[in-house]
Amino acid sequence: MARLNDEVAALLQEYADLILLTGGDAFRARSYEKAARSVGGYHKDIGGLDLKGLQEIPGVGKSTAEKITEYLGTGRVAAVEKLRAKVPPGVREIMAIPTVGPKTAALLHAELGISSVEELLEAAKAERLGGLRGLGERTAENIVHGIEVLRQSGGRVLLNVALEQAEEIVAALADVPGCLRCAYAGSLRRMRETIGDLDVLAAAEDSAPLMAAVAGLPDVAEVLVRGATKTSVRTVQGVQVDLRVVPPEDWGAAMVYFTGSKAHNIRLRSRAVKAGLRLSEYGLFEVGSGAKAGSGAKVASATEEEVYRALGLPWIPPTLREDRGEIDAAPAGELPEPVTEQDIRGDLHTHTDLTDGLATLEQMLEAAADRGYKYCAVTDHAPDLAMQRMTDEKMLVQRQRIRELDRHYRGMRVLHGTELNIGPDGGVDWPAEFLAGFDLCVASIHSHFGADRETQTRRLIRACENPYVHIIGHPTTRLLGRRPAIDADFDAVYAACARTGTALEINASPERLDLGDEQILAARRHGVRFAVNTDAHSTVHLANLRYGIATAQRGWLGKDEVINTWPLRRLQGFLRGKRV
Ligand code: DGT
Ligand code: CA
Ligand code: CA
Ligand code: ZN
Repeated sequence: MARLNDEVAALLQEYADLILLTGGDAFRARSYEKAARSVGGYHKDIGGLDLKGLQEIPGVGKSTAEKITEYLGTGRVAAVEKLRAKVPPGVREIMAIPTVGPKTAALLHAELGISSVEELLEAAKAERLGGLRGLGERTAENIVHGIEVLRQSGGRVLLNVALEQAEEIVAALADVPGCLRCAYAGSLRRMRETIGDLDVLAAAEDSAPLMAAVAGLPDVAEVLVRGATKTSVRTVQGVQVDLRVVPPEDWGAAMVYFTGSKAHNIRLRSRAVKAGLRLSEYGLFEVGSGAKAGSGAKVASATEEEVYRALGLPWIPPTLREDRGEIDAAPAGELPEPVTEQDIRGDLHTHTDLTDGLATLEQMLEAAADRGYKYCAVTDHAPDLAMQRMTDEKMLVQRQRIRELDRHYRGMRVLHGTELNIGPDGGVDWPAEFLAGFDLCVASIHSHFGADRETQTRRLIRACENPYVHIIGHPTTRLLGRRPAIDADFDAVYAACARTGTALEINASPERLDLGDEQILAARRHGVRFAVNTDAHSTVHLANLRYGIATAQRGWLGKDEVINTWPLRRLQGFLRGKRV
């Protein structure tokens, strides 16, 4: 939906980066950066807006609006092209290294001619950075570490980026004459938090038109392999897409195989072997004996259900196909019934423009009501995050307004909350008297990420022990591909959550997905409750819920373990029922 908005947001962000890299005005760069965020989060599709409409977007002035119009009309912006010509693309990548800012990137380029991450790594290792004026002593060390963090993402892309591209590709291929079915498989169908490459399957009698179509898609930058059963391309966004075309009668077996995971497939295959069968991407077969080995009759292949059934299994949801015990649990009837988006009755972590959100309180509530929510908590940032400039008074004015607005939404209860900051010692922003006025408090770590394990563990446990803290927000604080999780004894934290009746958030932002699937699995063994929240900073972010739900499913969560699937009264009972 917001695809064009995202495209323009990326362009404006690039422009802001280029301004900084060319030594331009930092204030101007900041304003383009802000415009980028606004456009990305804007609730209307900017494709339909004229100059005047564009300027109604917060943070978009006349000259930004003109650049957007130029882009919409011609596909390029002269001012951006001009700066692109001055800065090799690799320099912008250098700027993306954690701990390296635009100033350093520009300096490295100007003084040492470094114009790629690779060259920078070489220079750092050859100790060529030391003598550079304006570079701190530990900089070289930090740069090497920053590159490692970046590399750990290993060229994988975030789930939302992959999903948006896959949905477009699947829609385009489904329209090709002769295409009987088309779907994405692989890690994307399992909704892993990051995606290595896209695996798209199509069913057709003749593969040629589909292979030609995928190679000709508008976003394709390069065709890597072109064959009768498989074509691989790379998109301009740098994502590899493998298209495989199978005969319609083998669709189910191919979907099972290419959805994976590999470990799940291996388990399935050994289950087949025990039953005297053989499973491959072409189907489930009887094993012929003697001379006819390998040429047995086909038992199942048309649908996934059929393949699983022939193996004595119910159909297993793709989010559970990770070889985490699902194949043993399924026949025993012990697979969880995974929580779904439809089960969610409300979001318990959202922001408005009172702090760093992009939408007004009214717009956020309108959008929440449109989603059919029965309740919604507004949780703007608390004062210890100094840049948000929160005050007691602003909070109380917002509460008053929320109490008024609540009456307008007959079907939806508006809860007044806040997102507290867990301080270095586990304290939070306000004293008990003030906290008592909120319907709900999320508490999150936003600083001192590098503290040692003991400190972090104590911090989180103290937050759980606060009688006014109901949910620990994005508990590990990781940013996928950018910032690792804090070091803490999370088992001790999960135990504290269970003991005190504090829920753990599954933050649905595709940049976080925090807790992640493995941590959810560990936490639920302690009997912890969870809240799947979007942490929306704009109305469009409310739809990120799907990523949080998929992550919850991958953590084997059923509806009952997630507090924001509960009816309002039960939720309120939980909020009142802290055991401290
Ligand atoms: P990714 O792309 O790294 O995010 O992860 P996947 O799971 O999409 O892996 P990918 O693209 O290499 O392969 C897609 C699916 O194909 C994988 O989930 C299972 C299946 N597959 C690939 N290689 C093998 C294999 O060697 N054995 C088996 N049993 N299945 C495989
Ligand atoms: Ca893949
Ligand atoms: Ca693949
Ligand atoms: Zn937040």
